[in-house]
Amino acid sequence: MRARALLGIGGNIGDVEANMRAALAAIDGRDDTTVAAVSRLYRTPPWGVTDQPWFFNACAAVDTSLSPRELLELCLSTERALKRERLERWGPRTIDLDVLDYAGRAFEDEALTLPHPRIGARAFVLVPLADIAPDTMVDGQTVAARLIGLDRAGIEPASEDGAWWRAPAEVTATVPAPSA
Ligand code: A4P
Ligand code: MG
Repeated sequence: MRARALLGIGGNIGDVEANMRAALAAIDGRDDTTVAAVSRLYRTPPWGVTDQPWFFNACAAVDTSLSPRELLELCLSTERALKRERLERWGPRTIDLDVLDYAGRAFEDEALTLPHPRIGARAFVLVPLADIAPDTMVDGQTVAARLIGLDRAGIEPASEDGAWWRAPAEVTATVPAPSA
């Protein structure tokens, strides 16, 4: 049995788009988890601490046989793997991967809270989420309803569609064979 979960992904240091691609490819490459849909990529102004670079943000729907805790562990280990690699080779990079929702379940322990408790006021999460899962309930309202009246100033799509994370593979796959 697989469950549908929603992930939030973003960052603001280094080649964030490349890190986000690598994170989604790593998750999709696993036997236990498949990336089912990805939002457009967005440029978003920093929320909370505003004295920092702009972010890239996106959301993904995944189908997984992992438990909620195992999915969180996968997110955290993916973050660690990308951070460690960038730290060693090309200086500081960062990526954040949050479990926004897992099959609509409510859950709370010391490491994981579901649904993610801080998405209701965050347009940088709700705008991409509306691309792939507008009917998801957040604080008693759908994502689409929640977005009405929420300040989304500055949030702009940085890709045409949700294929951005697959771009390198598609480029490779569509290279024509040399004509004889
Ligand atoms: N944790 C508990 N529940 C969850 C969950 N559902 N998903 C625990 C993921 N993690 C969860 O997370 C720290 C711990 O939360 C994890 O180890 C896990 O056990 P964290 O993401 O490092 O940071 P935080 O303390 O949870 O802070 P917060 O408020 O979640 O920070 P965020 O969400 O990382 O926000 N502006 C824009 N435009 N775009 C952004 O992406 N992000 C942030 C950081 C601030 N401003 C931003 C953006
Ligand atoms: Mg996080």
